[in-house]
Amino acid sequence: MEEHHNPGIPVIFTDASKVWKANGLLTPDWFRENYPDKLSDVSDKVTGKPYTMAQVMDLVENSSVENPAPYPLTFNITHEIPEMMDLMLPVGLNYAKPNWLENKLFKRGHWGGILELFIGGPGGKFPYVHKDYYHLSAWINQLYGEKQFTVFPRGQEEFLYATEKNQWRSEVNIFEPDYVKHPKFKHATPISFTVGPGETLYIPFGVWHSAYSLTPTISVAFDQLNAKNFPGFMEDVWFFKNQESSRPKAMAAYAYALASGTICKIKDRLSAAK
Ligand SMILES: O=C(O)CCC(=O)C(=O)O
Ligand SMILES: [Fe+2]
Repeated sequence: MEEHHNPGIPVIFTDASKVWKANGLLTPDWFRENYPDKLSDVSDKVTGKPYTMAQVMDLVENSSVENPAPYPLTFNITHEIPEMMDLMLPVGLNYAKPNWLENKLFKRGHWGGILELFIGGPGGKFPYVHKDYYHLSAWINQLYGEKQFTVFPRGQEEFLYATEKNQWRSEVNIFEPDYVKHPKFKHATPISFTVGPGETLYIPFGVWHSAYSLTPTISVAFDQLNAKNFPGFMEDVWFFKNQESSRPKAMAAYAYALASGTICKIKDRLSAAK
């Protein structure tokens, strides 16, 4: 916590996911055999239809730097492939603790507890540098292939030109920066590294990051919320709920989240005292 979480320095756990049955099991062929017809959250731009799992695997295995498959191609495991959940227990790998998003209070509030499958191919770039919504910390389990991540140390907001509309997204194309448009980006000090099969990347909340698929890749990501990021989480609940609904609805959502967090905090204290 002192070396990584508090200062906002990501860390790679080299073997955290070995506790998951999914570790070493998931490959493009495994998905083709087991779940060929599951539908992705991403749709084919031409037909407007969601890609199937079998199509996604073909796309990423035929992807190249010159002609990359769309990235990311995602599936909501929790809702769309719940049969797979058994392969990923304990969800928190015995490291991501406590995680209030695993509490049913937050599941009901639709904020979390979701396992998301990310599939990519060579040349696939996450479309922008960003900070994760709701001040959540991210756990990215690389289960197949290699992905390059780029992160920015805290305190470099000024160099990253957050978009007007969305303060969590950067305008800068880090792969081909335009220094005329974004001159301060010269002062940014991106850190790039590769995460390989079996490795887990932890990104503390509020850290700017992006990803680039080097080979066909399969990863499973989940988020974490606890007392450490709860104040920022509440700020975002207020901000987003006011944006998407009426003031009374935003107040109700805020009160619900605050009460749920308070209950989780008390539970943490009680279990620490045991
Ligand atoms: O492509 C990845 O693995 C990174 C995904 C990510 O940062 C996100 O979904 O917030
Ligand atoms: Fe992210």
